[in-house]
Amino acid sequence: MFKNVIVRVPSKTISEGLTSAHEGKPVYEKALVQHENYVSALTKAGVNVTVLEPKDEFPDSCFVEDVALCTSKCAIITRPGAETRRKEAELDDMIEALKSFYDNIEYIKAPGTIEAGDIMMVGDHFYIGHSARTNEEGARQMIEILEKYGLSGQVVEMKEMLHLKTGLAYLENNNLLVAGEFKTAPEFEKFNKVPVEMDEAYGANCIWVNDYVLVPAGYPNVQKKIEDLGYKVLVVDTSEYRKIDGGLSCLSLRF
Ligand code: CIR
Repeated sequence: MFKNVIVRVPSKTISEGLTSAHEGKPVYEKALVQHENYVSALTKAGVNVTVLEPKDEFPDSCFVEDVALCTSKCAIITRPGAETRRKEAELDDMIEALKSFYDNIEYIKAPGTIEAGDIMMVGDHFYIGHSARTNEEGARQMIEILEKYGLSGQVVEMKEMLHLKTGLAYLENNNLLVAGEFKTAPEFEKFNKVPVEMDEAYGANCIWVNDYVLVPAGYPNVQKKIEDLGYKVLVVDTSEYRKIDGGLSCLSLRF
C-alpha cells in the first residue's frame, strides 16, 4: 500500500518542456486543471498528497518521478540524463520533503545518470531501463545502493521508449501492462502480461494506487482490460502532459 505521494504543480513554462511528440504545446491553464484532477484522484485512492510549489526555471519539473526513487528503506536522489533537468534533482523543497519521510537519503553521483521513470518497482526488486537518459554507471550505482538496503535491481536493455515506464506498468498481483518492445522482453515472461496495442501505447503508462488504477483518458481498450482484471479504475485526462512525453506515473512519487 502507498501512504504518501509527492507532486509538483506544473510551471508557467511547461510549454517549453522537452518533447519528441508532434502534438503542439501544452496549454498551461489546462495543465493546471488536469493536475488538480490528478491530485483529487490520488486523494480518492487514499494517499496523503504533498504538493510542492511550481518552479518556472524548470519546464519539466512537474515530472517529479524522475528525480527520486522512493523505496521502503530509503529515497535515492537521481541525476537526470537530460541536461536541462539535472538541477531539478537538487531542488531544496523536494529534498526537504523527502527528508521529512525518510531517515536514509542516498544520491547518484557523476558520471552516473538515471531518471526514475526508468525504474519499475516489483516488491523489493527494481527493473532499471538502460535508456538514453539512464547510463550503465547510473544503473550500477542504483543497484549498489539498493543492495545496501537488502533490495535488488537488474538492468533491462531498451531502444524504443523514452523511459522504462513509458511502456510498462506493474499493477501488483503479478499483473503487468506491456507495450511495444517490452511485450517480448524475456525479463517479463513470469508476469501475467496484459498487452497494450500500438494505437493505445500511451495508455500503458497507468499507476496502481491501493487497488485503484489511474488510467489516462482516451484509451478504452486499456481501460477495459484493467477493469476486467477486477481493478477499480479512475480515469484522468493527461492530454497536456502527453504533448511533452509525460504521463500519469511521471507526475508523482508514490511510497
Ligand atoms: C522529459 O522529456 O524529460 C519530459 N518532457 C517528460 C518526462 C516524463 N517522465 C517520465 O516518463 N517519468
